[in-house]
Amino acid sequence: MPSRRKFLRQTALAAGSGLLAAAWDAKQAIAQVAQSTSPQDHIVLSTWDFGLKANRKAMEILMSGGRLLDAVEEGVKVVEADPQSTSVGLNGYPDRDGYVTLDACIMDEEGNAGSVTYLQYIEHPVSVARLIMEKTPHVMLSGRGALRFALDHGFKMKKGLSPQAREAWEAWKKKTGYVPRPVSGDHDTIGLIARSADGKLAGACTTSGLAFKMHGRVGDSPIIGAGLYVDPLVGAATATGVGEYVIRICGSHTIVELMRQGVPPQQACLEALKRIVVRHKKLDNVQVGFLALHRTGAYGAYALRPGFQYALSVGASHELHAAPFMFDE
Ligand code: SD4
Repeated sequence: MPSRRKFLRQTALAAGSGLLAAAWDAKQAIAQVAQSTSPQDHIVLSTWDFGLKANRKAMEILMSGGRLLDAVEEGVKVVEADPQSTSVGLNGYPDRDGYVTLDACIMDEEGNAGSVTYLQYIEHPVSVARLIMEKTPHVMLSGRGALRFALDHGFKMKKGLSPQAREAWEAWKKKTGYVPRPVSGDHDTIGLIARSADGKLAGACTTSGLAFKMHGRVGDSPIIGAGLYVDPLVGAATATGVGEYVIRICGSHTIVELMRQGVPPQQACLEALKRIVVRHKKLDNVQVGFLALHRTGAYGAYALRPGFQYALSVGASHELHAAPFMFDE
């Protein structure tokens, strides 16, 4: 019986398809990269101070020999489940109509992707995203269909809108006259990218989105290439901040492409931010922060404004850092 590899090669040749051959080559290249990287510490990089607890969980899994994909998923799940988090998971602030709608995505060591948008009542949207990646031929499910898929796969419905979130929403309605504002402040997404010591890459990103967003609004966080991107041959990037600005420049994909061309990770984050700056006449109050991780283990961060912190874990060390920024305030 022909081996799978031989079968793939024969299929590619028989079809005369450059595409099939390229897909096969890419798999080989990923395996070679993983093998050729010299062993060193695992690296986990994530957004904001709650990233520290996510990183710790991810690192615990990596250190005990677990799979990188499990590490990134379980890491961000810590923040999704945190009752104190008002910007990730079901305890997050609702949209302007009072609905908590969640966005999340995940990418694995081979660059496969899963994503869920506008998901209600499910505590761990990132796990739904993973299941979409692993169990369906699709990348992204949204809204009611995503919820049905989750329930069909054993997820349980849980109430959103915590008393704290309801209070903030009621106060916001009085203050703003019910107008959505695309400004920073009431939101922090967890984007987590990681490299295992054997040179593999994966990432996850999850959020309740901008507080008091328009009903139905989806941000950058679940958009593959905007809120998260992983190319196993190059590197990974993730974003936080006002998603509309990240989507317009395909932020995370842009950073990975820059790294592919040899731009160091921190410089790649800055170059992506410059694209945002030249595209927008007004950026008052808008915050965007990027993190990048090269497959060699080099990493970088940059934000439009002060205040963006990121958690860096290398082996057993966990630190919170302030990202460099473009504008003083
Ligand atoms: C969004 N990017 O929905 C998310 C929000 C966020 O830090 O990242 N806040 O636009």
